[in-house]
Formats: sequence, C-alpha cells, structure tokens
Amino acid sequence: MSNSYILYGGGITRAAGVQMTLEELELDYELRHVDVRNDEHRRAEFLAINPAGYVPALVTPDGEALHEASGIMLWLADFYPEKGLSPLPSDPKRARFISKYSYCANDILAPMKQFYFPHRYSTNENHAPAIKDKARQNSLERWAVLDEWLEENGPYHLGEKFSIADIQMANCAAYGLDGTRDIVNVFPAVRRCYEMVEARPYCAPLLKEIIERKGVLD
Ligand SMILES: N[C@@H](CCC(=O)N[C@@H](CS)C(=O)NCC(=O)O)C(=O)O
Repeated sequence: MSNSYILYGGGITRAAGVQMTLEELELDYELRHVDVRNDEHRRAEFLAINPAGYVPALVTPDGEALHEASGIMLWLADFYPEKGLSPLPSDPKRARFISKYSYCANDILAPMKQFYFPHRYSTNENHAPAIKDKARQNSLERWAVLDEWLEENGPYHLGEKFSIADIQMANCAAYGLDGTRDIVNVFPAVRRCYEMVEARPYCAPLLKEIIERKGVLD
C-alpha cells in the first residue's frame, strides 16, 4: 500500500483544485494522468476507482477511493486542521464558509458545465447553441452574485483568511467561458480574490497550466 495519496486527474480538469489543496497542505502525492479526451476515464481500470467515471479521484494512504472534487477538498482541509484551509465546525466562520463553498460547487459550476458541454443537455443537437447561450447568461448572473458578495466581504471568501473556497473559485475562474479572462475581467472582486490565489506559490503553477492548456478542450 502506498504511503502517499494518489490523485487521478491532470490536464485542465477539476482535479486541479484537489491538487492545489494537496500542495497547500504540503502532502506527498502521486499524480496519475487520466486522459479524458481519450476516454481513459471510461476504462474498467479507472471505473474501479470511481464508478461515476469522472476525474478527479483520490486514493488515500489507507486505500480509500474518494471522488467529487469539492468533497475531497473539504475532507482534506478538515483532516489537516493545522493548515487552516477550512474553518472547523465549531468556528463561527464555518457557516459562511460552507454556504459560499457550496454555492461555487453547485451554482457556479453547473451552468459552466452546460456551457462547455451543451450537447449533453438535449437529445436534439440543434439545441446546442441556444443551450450554450443561456448557460453563458446564467453563469454570468451567478458570478455576479459572488462578485457582489466578495466586494463586501473579501478579498477572500473569509475576509483576510485564505481557504479552499478560494482555491475552488480560482479553479473555476481560470477556465473562463469563451476565453480564460472573461470571468476575471468582468468581475473585479472575483479578480482580486483570483489574483491573490494566483500569487500563492503552490497554486500559481497549476492555475498557469490551466490557462495555458485551456485551448485544448475548446
Ligand atoms: N461532480 C464531479 C464532476 C467532475 C467532472 O465533471 N470531471 C470532468 C473533468 S473536469 C470529467 O471527468 N469529465 C469527463 C466526462 O464528462 O466524460 C466532481 O465535481 O468531481
């Protein structure tokens, strides 16, 4: 059995948020690339680790296989409380943290996924352009809500305190919609938070990689 974590992902996927969390926690891990463009996530070998057939998946040193990026990040942050990447349940900031963290995992991500994969949301391929347009509009509306909130409560989701909520948000913002800057260029408080994450030595290279490779999935 491995003494370190094994992260399945790589490329510009949600695995980057988990990887940034592992880096910030200074944990040993091995990154195993799963090439979703070549359907490696549908192979039996990977489905044995995550039957849902998505990256990321994380195998813990105890051999437990976890999936769902936001759940994995939250578990890691809570499991290593000394690093302070999430407020503990007894901390008054936990309520705000969970609320905003869930907003990004659910409401921000859902329309972005519809935007990237519009053909998955109708049996009629002619619908794809309209689905994409509406998803863009929905996405911008949801980012606007977060932007307003960060404007009042930022720069990080927890004010002056960095957390995995910022990692998750930066990971989404880096993808952008049509281009890699079309979220951060529109929303100033999102941009401020994003740039603070981008300035962190452990997060910087992974965000840079997303931006450089973004074109691959477009
Ligand atoms: N709910 C999952 C979704 C993960 C997900 O959508 N992963 C993408 C890469 S970012 C994937 O594996 N896509 C392959 C596919 O959709 O076939 C999570 O948040 O971890």
